[in-house]
Amino acid sequence: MTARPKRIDLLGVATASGASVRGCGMGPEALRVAGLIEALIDLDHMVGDHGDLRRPQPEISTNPSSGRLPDERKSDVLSLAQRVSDAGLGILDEGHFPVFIGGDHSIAMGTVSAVARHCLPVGRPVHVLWIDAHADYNTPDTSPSGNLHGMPLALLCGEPGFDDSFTGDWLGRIDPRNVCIFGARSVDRDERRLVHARGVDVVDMRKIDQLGVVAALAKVIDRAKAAGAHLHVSFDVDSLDPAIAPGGGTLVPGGLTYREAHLMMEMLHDSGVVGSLDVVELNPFLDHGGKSATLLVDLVASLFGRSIMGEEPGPMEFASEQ
Ligand code: HAR
Ligand code: MN
Ligand code: MN
Ligand code: MN
Repeated sequence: MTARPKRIDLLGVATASGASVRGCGMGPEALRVAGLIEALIDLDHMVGDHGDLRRPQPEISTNPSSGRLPDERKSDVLSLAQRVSDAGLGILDEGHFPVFIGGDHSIAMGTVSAVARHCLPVGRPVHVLWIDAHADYNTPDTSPSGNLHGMPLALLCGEPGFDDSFTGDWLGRIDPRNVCIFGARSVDRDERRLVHARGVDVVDMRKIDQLGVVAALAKVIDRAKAAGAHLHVSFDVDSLDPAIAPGGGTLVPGGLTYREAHLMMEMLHDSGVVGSLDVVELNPFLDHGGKSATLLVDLVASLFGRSIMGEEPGPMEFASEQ
């Protein structure tokens, strides 16, 4: 399928405030070093780089080695999410394709709400494809860790259990029946109950083993197409098998293989329904010599039209080469 050149806008969000393990705040820079922009330009797209959002310096310095207090981390997450949402909305309103680079997965409160603010007022449904080892559907009551990167989907789907301090543009924007969690293999007990109760589509690793990624993903694409939806893809590096992507803070064995992940990106490209992308949870400090960062760049390139054989030549082109 022809890759129409797009105007792609990168927005980095250099934060680990939603995670327990530090280091994924360096994710945006690592993806740039791994050649993200060059890979997209190579596919004839135009790329704008908005740089990175990060929390302002704290007025009182805390001892970084002891980690930040949970309340400080929460206010970082919420204030960054609002800035991400506003910046993302600006990019979408310009007609550009936003690629949000995390940062931990809590940034999706901002990214998905930007998409919802852009689409819902004009009657365009928003579907979310959450590619992740985890479901990220905990509430403060169900979370075993209290880490906010395990909660963004619950907030976006309007789950009760978040107090007023969580009020913002993200609350209850997404219909849980329009969410597919793909690649899951670590779901907490109460979280599992919620996901079932709300009708979230969960394509866990067992389903992928049994059906194959093609059949499993085709359903998601077909549904989005039939609804005339904007499909937002939120890609967590830990969806990949740790053997091919060691650069994450919460790795779980048994993830997507190299070819499964590529095939998914190639299918998503061909579908034409993807309108925005997150790439999150890359932890360059834990990565092995840029292995995960490089793989992520290749996956993003596949989503934007890179294919093994390139375009098939048209008949004239072919004839003139004889
Ligand atoms: N479910 C666990 C929790 O809520 C772990 C979630 C963390 N991980 C992520 N998000 N990387 O996908 O604490
Ligand atoms: Mn639009
Ligand atoms: Mn996640
Ligand atoms: Mn995850």
